[in-house]
Amino acid sequence: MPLRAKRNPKSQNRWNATFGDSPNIQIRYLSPLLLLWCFPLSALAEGLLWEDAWVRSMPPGTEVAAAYGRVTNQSDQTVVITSISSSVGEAAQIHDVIADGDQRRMVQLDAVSLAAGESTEFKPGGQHIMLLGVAAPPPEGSRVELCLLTANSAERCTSAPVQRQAPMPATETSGHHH
Ligand SMILES: [Cu+2]
Repeated sequence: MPLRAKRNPKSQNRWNATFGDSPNIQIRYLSPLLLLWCFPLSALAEGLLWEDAWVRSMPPGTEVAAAYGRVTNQSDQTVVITSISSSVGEAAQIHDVIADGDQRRMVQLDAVSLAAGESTEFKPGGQHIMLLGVAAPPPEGSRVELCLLTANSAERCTSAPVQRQAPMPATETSGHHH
């Protein structure tokens, strides 16, 4: 699994010893409070897999930030993502970009439904995650916690690096059209 290669081997060992192998949370970035809040739910994460999550670094004075990444439903049932939370900002929303005449504008989505085995990509120009009310922009090179909440109240979190450009994909997806 590509994510595993990115983990720090030490924290990986500790994670395995303590919690087993399933959640793709980087434990060293979580405050104890966040951990208490995240962990019991992530055990019921319904087989959602985060990959290549990242947050675009923002110029000073900007109060919104966009977050991206690919989420795959690895379970054998439909999973409905109903909300997103983040360690920065006052709120996080799922947005899409739609054509409105000659313009393109953002609309908020109430939910994203993933059939068994289906992936969705949050990416620039398409569906994305919007972090709102960001008082202190997270610096480039830092990490932001992003958590998906599903209709069954399961939660799946990831630690997303803050950077200017999209990371190199862990798996090749160009040329695929759905
Ligand atoms: Cu947006």
